Amino acid sequence: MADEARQVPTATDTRILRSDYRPPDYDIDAIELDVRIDTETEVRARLQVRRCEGADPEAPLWLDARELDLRALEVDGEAVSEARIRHEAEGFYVEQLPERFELTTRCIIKPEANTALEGFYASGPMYCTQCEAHGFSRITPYIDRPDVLARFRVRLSAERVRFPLLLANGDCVERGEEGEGLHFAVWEDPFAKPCYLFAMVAGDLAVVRDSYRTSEGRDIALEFYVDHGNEGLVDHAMGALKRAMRWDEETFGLAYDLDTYMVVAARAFNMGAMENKGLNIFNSALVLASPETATDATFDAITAVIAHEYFHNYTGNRVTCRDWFQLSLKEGLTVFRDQRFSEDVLGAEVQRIDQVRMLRAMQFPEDAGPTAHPVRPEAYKEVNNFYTATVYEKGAEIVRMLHTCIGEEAFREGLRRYLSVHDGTAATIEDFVNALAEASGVDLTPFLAWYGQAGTPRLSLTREWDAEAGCMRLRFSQHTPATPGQANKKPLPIPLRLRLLDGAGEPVALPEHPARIGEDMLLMEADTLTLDVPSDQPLLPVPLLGFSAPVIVESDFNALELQRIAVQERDAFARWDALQQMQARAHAALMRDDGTVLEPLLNTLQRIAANPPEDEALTAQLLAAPRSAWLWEQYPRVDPQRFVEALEQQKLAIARALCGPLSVWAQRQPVGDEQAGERALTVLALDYLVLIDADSTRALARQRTEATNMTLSLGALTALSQTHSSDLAVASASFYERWRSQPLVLDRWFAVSAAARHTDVEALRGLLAHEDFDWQNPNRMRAVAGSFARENLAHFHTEAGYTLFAEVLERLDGSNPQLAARMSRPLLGFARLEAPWADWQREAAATLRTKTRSVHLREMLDAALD
Ligand code: B3K
Ligand code: ZN
Repeated sequence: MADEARQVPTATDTRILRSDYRPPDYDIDAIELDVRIDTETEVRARLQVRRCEGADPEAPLWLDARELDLRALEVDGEAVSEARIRHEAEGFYVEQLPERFELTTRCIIKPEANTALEGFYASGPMYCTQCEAHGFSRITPYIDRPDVLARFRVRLSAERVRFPLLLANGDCVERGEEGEGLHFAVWEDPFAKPCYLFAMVAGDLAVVRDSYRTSEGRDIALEFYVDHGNEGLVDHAMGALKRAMRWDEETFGLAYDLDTYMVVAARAFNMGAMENKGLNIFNSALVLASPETATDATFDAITAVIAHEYFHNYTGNRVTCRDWFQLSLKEGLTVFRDQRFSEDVLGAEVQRIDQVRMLRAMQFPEDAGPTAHPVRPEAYKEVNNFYTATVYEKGAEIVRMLHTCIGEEAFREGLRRYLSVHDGTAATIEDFVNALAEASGVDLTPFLAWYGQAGTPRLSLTREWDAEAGCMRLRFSQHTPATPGQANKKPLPIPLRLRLLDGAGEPVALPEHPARIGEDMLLMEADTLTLDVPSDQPLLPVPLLGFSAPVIVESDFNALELQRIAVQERDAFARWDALQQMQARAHAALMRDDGTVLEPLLNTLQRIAANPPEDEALTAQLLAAPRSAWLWEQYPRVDPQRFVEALEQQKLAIARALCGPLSVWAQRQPVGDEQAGERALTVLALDYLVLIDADSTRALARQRTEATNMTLSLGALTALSQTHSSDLAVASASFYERWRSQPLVLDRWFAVSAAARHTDVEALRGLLAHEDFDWQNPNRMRAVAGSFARENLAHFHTEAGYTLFAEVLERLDGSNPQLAARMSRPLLGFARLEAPWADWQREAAATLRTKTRSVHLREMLDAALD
């Protein structure tokens, strides 16, 4: 093969279908990598390849190779002639191959020129990898698919001064000097793995060490690698890791399987974190925290993500996915596991409400919009566009429903069975569901429909009280609206946790019924379900306790009934949900200019504030205003300006109604580690009170922005940012000065600034041109452009707002298409906007479409524009 760089054709918009899955023709038993790390990194690979049983002996070998400068290709030590190679856009075929052979390649890659942050790239002075989903083929030619599992041996060498640290998966089996200032390290991973779990890191980082003893008595070394100076910020993450390790042993009997568990914090990272075997790479925002620099919400996010990546070691790594359509097999299941963990360590009630709040704000809109797709999609062009709230969070809800139906014990047995039967292989969603079915003896096949059908089911409930017969009749019926490409929907199995309250608010037992699968649980399997309850008085049903299924309940409860649920019910989710319904009705009334309907809501909130639950975090959740993303979903079409005005009026009315208790909460300064609940309520109080145009509360908020505790300080700054108060400018400038050298805190400042009420399009341009803005850093990008589009509704929803956002995406698309596509969602909602916003936004999206270079962004825009 010629030594000069090879011109590869550009990527095409090929649609990949789930139904096209075929097992690979060749398998790789082992790979040895020799990586000479430098600005121009040389990658030599030696693959032991074997034709699979049953494959056509004439079958060529397909190797994925993306943007690689391939310098040599040999089979069994002989250069392969050009005649035997067929190049395509994202790889090449090699023809006329023996049954077993050794394939060697050599190529050159340039980490510092890699702005896509996939493959091997520079994050500040350090080099690191991101291989899921297809980054490995940007490092070396390979069969880059998750059902090819190989043993990896990796030799890394680099200049010792520049890269004193050389890490890869598994165990370090050798290290030493190479002369000329170079050193090397050899890493071996004893577990065969798909290449998306490969990782390597080269850099000059500090290490924080700890250890963990498994219940079998094995000592595991825990190592966190962070930038020098950040050693003091890993305590929380380290603690969370140890708790997660213990929890997985106690809950599922799963103990860690290598001697070392490493976590590297990277400043430039496209997502939250990555579960590479034994060597997690994390967005530094999800590792580094102290009460002075991070909010309580960040602490909880770190707990969840540290646990999530750790739990992947079994659900994802030991048993991986056959193909990327099965992504939810590892993601939905692992989110469910991290949710259960967070419920155990942080409190189940508050966690469950947060989970639902997030699902409704992110996943429901997705399921009702142009990019709606099943949890197991049927087709994709760019798989990175399918790491969505649907695959993750709705996927987790499906696993939760399975768990609900079979119970904790059978679920545990089923999961263990799934992991042992499929250990070391690539599995499918059916494999998982079958294992649960076998362990429980319950036929779970109907649940597979949840994986295949997009859209959020609507569950409507009607009631009839027959006094004469002494019978309360409840009728549930389900219906899922059409989604793109799926016009007709089937009924789905819906576990329905239900309570019936009598006039005194006391629960009444559910009657015997064929659909009853537990004391308070029904399983609805058809379009409708009717339940007759003998009773001498009308009963108030409280459906979907604990949010037992990811559906939208449509009911005809009157305001008084919602109030009863909000005040009397014991299920925290149901209380919160009743308040959400009241909030939505109040907002709808304000949209119609009808302020009178606010009374029941305000009255209910006052009753809760006067007699709050013990858990202050729960109180804060009950009293909080609804998330705008969810509220938005309540309307077929939205006038965004009116929407914002109505929400502002609503919040102001709540602030006035709750002024008394809010003022007490706002005065407090809870700074103890254990006082997160109090802080939540204090921040909520500030958030409401600053809306009342009183100098005293704004001065108090400004004072709190100086708090040493970040939850209080940032909470106060965020509150002020929603006002036109002159206190904001002063507080913001001083916050900036205090934190300008701390990138993660500065991200928060950028986010608050971009979402601030007064930040118009010109001001946003100012932030994009700020000396600390960085187009290459995803965290900074999300903080500015992402917050503007998602939070600053008043200014994003203008002609200039849409145009500017599209310009940002266009530029970002040229350097980091994955991020551009992920951030594009706010521009795809025009079908739900009223004129003229709909036309403005469609126009901005259509113009962007003509300039888009990547498949990633094109696939997103096409979904909305077609
Ligand atoms: N598996 C990774 C996500 C990879 C995203 C690739 N675009 C993190 C996680 O879900 O744990
Ligand atoms: Zn995951």
